[in-house]
Amino acid sequence: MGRKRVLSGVQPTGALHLGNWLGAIRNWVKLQEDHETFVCVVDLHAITVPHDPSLLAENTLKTAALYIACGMNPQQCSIFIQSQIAAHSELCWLLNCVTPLNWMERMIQFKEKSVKQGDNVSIGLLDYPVLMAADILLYDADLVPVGEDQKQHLELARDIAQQRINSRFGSESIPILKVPTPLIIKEGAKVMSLTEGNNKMSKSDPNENSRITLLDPPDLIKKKIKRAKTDQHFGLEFDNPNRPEADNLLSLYAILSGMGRENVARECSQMGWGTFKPLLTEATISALEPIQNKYKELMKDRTELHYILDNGKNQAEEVANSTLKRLQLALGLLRKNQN
Ligand code: AQP
Repeated sequence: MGRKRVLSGVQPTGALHLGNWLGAIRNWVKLQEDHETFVCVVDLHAITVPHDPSLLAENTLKTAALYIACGMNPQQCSIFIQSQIAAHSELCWLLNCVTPLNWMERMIQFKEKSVKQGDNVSIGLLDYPVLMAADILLYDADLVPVGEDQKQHLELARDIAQQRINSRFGSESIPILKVPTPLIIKEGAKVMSLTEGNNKMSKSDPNENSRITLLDPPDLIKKKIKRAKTDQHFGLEFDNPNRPEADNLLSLYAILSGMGRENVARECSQMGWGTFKPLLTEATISALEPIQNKYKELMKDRTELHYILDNGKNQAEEVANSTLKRLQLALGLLRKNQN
């Protein structure tokens, strides 16, 4: 039996942060060892909210460079840009035509993001989860490694594949689309904001102090952690629902220092914030240093980056076009050379 297939991606909506890395990219790096791995920069998703066209292409290239800087190896996986493969938009349209509108209106991310945009909210934002379903289903992905926040979208992709395509247009023995399984690794699955421990860390939070980006220089990391919200209690602990900031910062420390939760719980149980914050700062700077060095090196040679992305595109396009054709035929669209 062949290797299981993995598909995932991040939007080039701004500088990637610790949440994108620890919740998603870090897991891809391990998976590429023994899975057939496709990772894309989902630029079509990035335009579902107002964006600056003068920054999009540059942010797209930077995001791809960060994938590699974080450990994605172009020899072991396919890295590509979503908008360069037309099948993503085409499959999205086909899936739109079978997905009930009321499924979309239930999506939490749509509800949250649309509130911020009032009358300007686009159909694209409502349709975001169907495009995401198309991204995944095009590659017959077995596993989709994402953070906790994307779980609802993954369930939608499964429902579309199973209930709206396979059971209507396929047969039990020959499913048309593979039903994917979400892979949410608990450690790092939801990194919270530094300024409000109940909100997730996000690229679109207007407060830059709420997140540490993968390219923040040491001084800025120090400043952000110094300002991070804390509480009045002495002694730091995980899993206390009344202390979301303590849980978040300790979880970050456990991952970034490599010490793990048990050791950190022991080390920090009698610690005050004044002692803890410099330790977290040090661990964060050290963990990001190799990524930042590699990123700088990669961005010096854009020709090589474009070459990697072209290769990734060719590999991905072959798989994507074959799935698209399968669905076109199942839905009864006339294709060339068809009797
Ligand atoms: N805070 C987070 N903790 C853990 N995982 C996270 N991810 C995002 N934020 C966290 C994971 O990163 C992957 C890519 O996310 P995305 O950029 O495509 O979209 P998003 O989830 O909407 O991320 P942001 O940072 O909040 O972006 P904006 O602000 O532009 O919407 C996903 O696997 C996600 O789970």
